[in-house]
Amino acid sequence: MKKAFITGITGQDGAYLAKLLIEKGYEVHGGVRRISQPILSRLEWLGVEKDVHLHEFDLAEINNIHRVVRETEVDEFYNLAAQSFVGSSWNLPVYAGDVNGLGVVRILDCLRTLAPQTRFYQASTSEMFGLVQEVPQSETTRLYPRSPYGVAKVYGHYITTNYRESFGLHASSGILFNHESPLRGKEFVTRKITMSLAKIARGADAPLELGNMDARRDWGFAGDYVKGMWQMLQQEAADDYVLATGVTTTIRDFVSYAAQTLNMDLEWSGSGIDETATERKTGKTVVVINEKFYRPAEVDLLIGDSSKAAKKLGWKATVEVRELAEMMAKSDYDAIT
Ligand code: NAP
Ligand code: F7E
Repeated sequence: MKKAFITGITGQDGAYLAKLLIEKGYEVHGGVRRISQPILSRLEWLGVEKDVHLHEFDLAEINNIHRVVRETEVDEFYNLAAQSFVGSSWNLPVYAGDVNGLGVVRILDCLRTLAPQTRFYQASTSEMFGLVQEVPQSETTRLYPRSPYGVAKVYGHYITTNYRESFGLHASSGILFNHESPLRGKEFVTRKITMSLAKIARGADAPLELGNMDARRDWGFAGDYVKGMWQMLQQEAADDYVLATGVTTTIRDFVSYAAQTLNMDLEWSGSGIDETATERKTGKTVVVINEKFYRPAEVDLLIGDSSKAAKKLGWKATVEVRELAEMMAKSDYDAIT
């Protein structure tokens, strides 16, 4: 039986990856931060909370990384833990650098000294492309991060390559474009949209407040992307791969797709800070803009080229953005009684 360790197992991707690896017959270990009330709700939602071995873990602390690497002796180590909300990274720039950047080298150095045969996956991100230098973005596109989150992830990405090249570790990075699900954190824009619209469809009055409606993202389904992570670690040689759908969509269009699922017909008017969406049947204002959700520096356009992953891994996104919006909106609507 193969063994794997997942940092960030309580997060969206960690929970989907844990389920996938359990289905594949792995013994799954995961790192959980000590907080006053551990939140295992995603693992519970997927019905796997009793099938995983949980260990106290924080990326900021080298000693506990040593401990889990020594004690678990895993075949595969997936580093999914991060301060993952880009918006907060301007308020927590040093913490983002420590956890998302230095946290990676803490793990890599423990693996180098204690478990050099263990295969390693690093959660790199399309946020590293930031102010994009090429359209679409691939593994060879020049990086230009636009947030403390993105800058820290660039360090994590390059130190993974460096440990592969310096010490021969089987260390791969997945450069993943945005991927969502009904388990997405509530502050990310897709889930914020589907939760708010579901509440409005159930009778709530408060409109959905958003920031930059013109930003474009390449959104896929998290379930597809964790399969790609696993596939990367099954290759004979470690490498870096982009995972993306190849389709880009504005925030505005994602709102419209989610609204259609909930039988809401939106009329858009105004622009910039004055833009609104009104529901035609009820006349209710459903979307307004609040400047507080604008970012100090924006990533305007992301669209990924995952042809390398398609060719070498046989990986392909199976859920297109309208289906994704429908899946998330239905799940949030059904959760409200
Ligand atoms: P998520 O839902 O926010 O999960 C993040 C996980 O990291 C949580 O389990 C969290 O624990 C844990 N964590 C945070 N700080 C930690 C620390 N100091 N020590 C140990 N654990 C810590 O994020 P996700 O969407 O699953 O993303 C997984 C990874 O992929 C992240 O590294 C993210 O940056 C990266 N990524 C995500 C996307 C995407 O679109 N989802 C795209 C590209 C890359 P708590 O539960 O205790 O908060
Ligand atoms: O923002 C715009 C916002 O917070 C998407 C993380 O998983 O994917 C994620 O990062 C866009 C931005 O995700 C609101 O300005 C407008 O342009 O959902 P998000 P993100 O920043 O793309 C990458 C790949 C990761 O690696 C990250 O870990 O939506 N936007 N209005 C808004 N965003 C939010 N959150 N809230 C708004 O009200």
